[in-house]
Amino acid sequence: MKWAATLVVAAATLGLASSKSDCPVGFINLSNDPSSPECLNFVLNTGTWQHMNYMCGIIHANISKITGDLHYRLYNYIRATPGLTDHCFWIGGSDHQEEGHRVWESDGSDISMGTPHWDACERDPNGSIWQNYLCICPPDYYFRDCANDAMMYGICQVEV
Ligand SMILES: [Ca+2]
Repeated sequence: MKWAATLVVAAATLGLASSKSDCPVGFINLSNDPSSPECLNFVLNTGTWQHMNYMCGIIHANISKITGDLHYRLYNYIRATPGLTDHCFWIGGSDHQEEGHRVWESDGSDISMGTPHWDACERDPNGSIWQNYLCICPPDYYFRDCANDAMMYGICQVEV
C-alpha cells in the first residue's frame, strides 16, 4: 500500500517536472516564455572563473549569459532560494581577451554596460587586468568585475 502511494507521488512529480520545464535534468527554467526556456544550473562548489568555465563544459553547458530581464528573474530566484542567497556567483562575462572590452564567453557578443545591469552609483568598472571576470553578489546582484583569483559559486546555462 505504501509502495503504491510512493509510485503515484513519484509519477506525479516527474509529470510536473516535464510539463513545467523543458530544461535538462539539473537545470532550472527561469524563462517566463514557455516557447523559449532559459535553463540555468547553479554550481554549488567554489572555484575561480576559469574553474567554473571548465565545470560548465563538463555538464555540456556554457558559463551563463545573463541578458535583459533574465538578470531580474535570476535576482528574484536567488533571493527566494535558501542556500543561494548568501553567495556570489561567477557568470560568463569577461574582458580577459581585451582589457575594458567585455564580452559573453558563450558567443563573444558585447555585454551591455550601465543600468540596469551595473550599479548606477558606482563608477565604471576599472579593475584593470586583476579583475577580468563578471560576478554577481548580494545584496543587489549587479554585474561586477571580480578578482581573477576569487573563489565563488557559478552559474552554467544550456541552450535548448
Ligand atoms: Ca579587466
